[in-house]
Amino acid sequence: MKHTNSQKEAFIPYTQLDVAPTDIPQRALEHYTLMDQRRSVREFSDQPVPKEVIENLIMTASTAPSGAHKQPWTFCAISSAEIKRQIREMAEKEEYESYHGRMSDRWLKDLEPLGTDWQKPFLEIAPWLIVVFKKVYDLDDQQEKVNNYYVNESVGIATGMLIGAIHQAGLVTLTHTPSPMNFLQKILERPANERPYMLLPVGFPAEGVQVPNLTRKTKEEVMVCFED
Ligand code: IYR
Repeated sequence: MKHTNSQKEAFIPYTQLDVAPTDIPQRALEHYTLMDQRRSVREFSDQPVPKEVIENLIMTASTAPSGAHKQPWTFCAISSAEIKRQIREMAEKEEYESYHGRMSDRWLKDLEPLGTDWQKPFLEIAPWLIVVFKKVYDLDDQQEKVNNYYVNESVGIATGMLIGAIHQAGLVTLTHTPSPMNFLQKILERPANERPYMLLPVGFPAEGVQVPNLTRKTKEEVMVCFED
């Protein structure tokens, strides 16, 4: 694609990965195999994870594409025992209500195979919690509101990349969505334009942890192909 002179300075050459085309099938298969080993883990060890690791995981998430490159996200990384305690207390309060009346019988039945309940000890045991916030709008230098675009899509992609990076590093996580979760905005003192999107405990799995015996949909179930 050609760009006019006025735009030209804003463009730089793309540096393609140095991958031989003959290596691509193998690389695609290897990455699938790696990602297929990812599981949501709900019991954590308290073994520490260095802050630098968390920083690199978050910076990986922040490489995600976003609407108009607005990068409408903030990642709060929490290892403070007191803040984790407050988050657990509030999350369990909301989850208790959800599991005792707010969620439908059908929903509770769908969750049975996962073995979840209102208790969330991982919120205190995992060495780090990452709370992903979406920025529903931004503020300019004059504190005027400026638009962000495709915020849910952008933050969803970033969160997916975060989950992939956590797994690739050799750590585990799960996507926790206490509902409602505005208490996170309060505890973490985030500004009004930031809304909690998802909470991910990050760390090592508890020794001998088990996960539900799930299978994934087959290629035939998830892929529809149109080709000549
Ligand atoms: N937010 C609750 C309930 C929950 C809902 C779904 I959909 C899940 O896949 C898992 C749990 C919780 O975190 O327990």
